[in-house]
Amino acid sequence: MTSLKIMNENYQSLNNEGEDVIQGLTQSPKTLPQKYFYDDYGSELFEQICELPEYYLTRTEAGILHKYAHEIAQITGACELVELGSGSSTKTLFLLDAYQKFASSCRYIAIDISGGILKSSVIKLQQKYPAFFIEGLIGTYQQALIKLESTFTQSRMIFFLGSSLGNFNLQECDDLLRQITRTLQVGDYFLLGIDLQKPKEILEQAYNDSQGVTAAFDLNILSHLNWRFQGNFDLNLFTPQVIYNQNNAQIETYLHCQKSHKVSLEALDLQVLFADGESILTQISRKFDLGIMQKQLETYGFKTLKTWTDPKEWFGLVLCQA
Ligand code: AVI
Repeated sequence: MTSLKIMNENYQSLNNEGEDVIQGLTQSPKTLPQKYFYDDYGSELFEQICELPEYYLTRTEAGILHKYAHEIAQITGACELVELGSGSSTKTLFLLDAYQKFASSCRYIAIDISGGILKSSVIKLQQKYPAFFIEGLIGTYQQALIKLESTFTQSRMIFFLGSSLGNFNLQECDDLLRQITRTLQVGDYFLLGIDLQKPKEILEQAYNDSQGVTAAFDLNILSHLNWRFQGNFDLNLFTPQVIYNQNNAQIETYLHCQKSHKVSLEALDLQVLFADGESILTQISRKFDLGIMQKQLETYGFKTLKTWTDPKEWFGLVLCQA
């Protein structure tokens, strides 16, 4: 049985959506919340990024899952599977295949902010796994996890793949990990995929591909703001730039303004002045150390059961228990 629930139908009024845009664009230096990358077009562009030769993350993590999904399923046994940021759920197939062997009927809950991609992947998955109960929750992680906090099951594994945790700053990361612990009971599982630290050149190439797909993705955040908040950002006046900040072990994505001008976002009653050369920080992508991450997870009450990496040790998976 398939089910799709929209958590954020009225989120503009319910959650003061747009407050974060006002806050980001009126501070110095200017920032934007990374979630605005993911309208339907942005999510499609991200799917294309995942296929790029330079963007090793998806391929490498998929390789690890391909090799070890059965071991993961063996350790946890049958459980409810909850995926944060499921996107097209491509890598999830390795896990669902593995869990199918353990449980004739399994429940998989996919959570994503982008309704278009979630709807199509839920339909495809239901066809591929007719005995599974597949549910899609369209909304932010916070909205979906609040819903799950009140629906405990016998055993649950939340998984957060693709190193999406790296897009959260320290405060957001802390908030999310706390919320995840509230959604799990003692003995439940958390599977986390993280991109590991590596030479600057490899990292910068991964976020600055030769075909310009990442640049289109970076600029799309402005198109999204234009349609969502009736804005008039001129995309031709901004140039994407990516740097690896070695001190903070994070990729930083900026949009540099080429000419001083004023932008308005009517729905937010906001007018913003941009100076020539001024930039907006649109995204960080933190790169992790597997050992430090395990210690960090311990502070949230998680015990690491096992970790896996690829032969080059570029990407890591941590399976831990609440
Ligand atoms: C979704 N997230 C893990 C991606 C990353 O690698 O930080 C987002 C991305 N932005 C540009 N390329 C990929």
